[in-house]
Amino acid sequence: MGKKPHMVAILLLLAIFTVACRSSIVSETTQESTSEKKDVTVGFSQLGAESDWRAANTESMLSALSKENGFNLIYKNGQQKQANQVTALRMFIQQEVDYIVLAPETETGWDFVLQEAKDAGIPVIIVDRRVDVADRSLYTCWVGSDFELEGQKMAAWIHEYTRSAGIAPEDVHIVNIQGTLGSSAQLGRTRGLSNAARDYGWDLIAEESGEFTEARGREVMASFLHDYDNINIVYCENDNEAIGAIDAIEAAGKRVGSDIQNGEIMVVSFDGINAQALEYLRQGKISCIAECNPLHGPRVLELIETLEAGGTPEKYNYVPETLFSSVPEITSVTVDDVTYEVDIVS
Ligand code: GYE
Repeated sequence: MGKKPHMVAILLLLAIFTVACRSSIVSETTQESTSEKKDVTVGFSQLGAESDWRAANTESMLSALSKENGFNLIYKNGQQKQANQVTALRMFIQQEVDYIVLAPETETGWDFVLQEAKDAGIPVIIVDRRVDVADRSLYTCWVGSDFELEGQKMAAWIHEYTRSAGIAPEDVHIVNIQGTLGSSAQLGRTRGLSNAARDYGWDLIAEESGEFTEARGREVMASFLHDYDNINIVYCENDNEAIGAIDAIEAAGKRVGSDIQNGEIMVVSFDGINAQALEYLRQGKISCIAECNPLHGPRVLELIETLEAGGTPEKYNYVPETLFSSVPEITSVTVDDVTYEVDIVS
């Protein structure tokens, strides 16, 4: 009789032990599977919010690197100041993020902080504009546009248009409202125009930065109109500047359009994401837009997936882009023996 309760107690203990073991196995596997699915932490330093292009770019990054896609994203807006971006990068390094994504304001001045990221073993993906660093191993890869090619395509379009309209090169009087000085987008687009002006013999009257904003575009155009009375083409390095420039031209009592032989001032620009600019394109107030694609989020997501899987992505990843125009005569342009179709918008 005395032995029975003893046996029961042993069986009970055994049962408890088995359950305990099983639950510890269960909790271990749970831990394992959560660590497999652990969110990837990304610090994203965006340079600012100067344009519609930038807003679309930020939106694309935030929606691709989302919680649902397995990311823990720390987003910092640099408010158009490189110093803020450097501070953000240092904070990401301190927080030991898995990846840093940097959309840099200007090209130079990144060597030190990128070295710090490299020393901390954090891969850096550059988006949109480039960084100009002595050691290219300071960043893993880059995704963005060929800004000089954009400028060359636009210049080729202007060349085709003026030639077919019978306008002599010396009668092409251009002003350039540049983007943020020292940014890749400005450098490339300005180079595309100035080389073409030199090669074709156009009169490139003046260049000044409009900071990629509508307000500065308006101011710069107003001062150009005040200083020069023979402008017939305005090359705006983004759509927001073009919208401001059109305002200034109309406020000065002049007409915008492609009929420059009859006194219209032709406006051309870059981006093709701003609804107002696309409307102006349809109306013929902007004659041609070189597309610049801001939707980098899904591409960055792919690059991170490649890195997570232990792969090595391409160092430079270009996005494909086209030209949009409401002028039906010019259907393609050629740059360095490559022909690009023009998307005629009506
Ligand atoms: O064209 C402009 C923006 O770097 C490509 O920056 C980008 C440029 C874009 O503010 O609208």
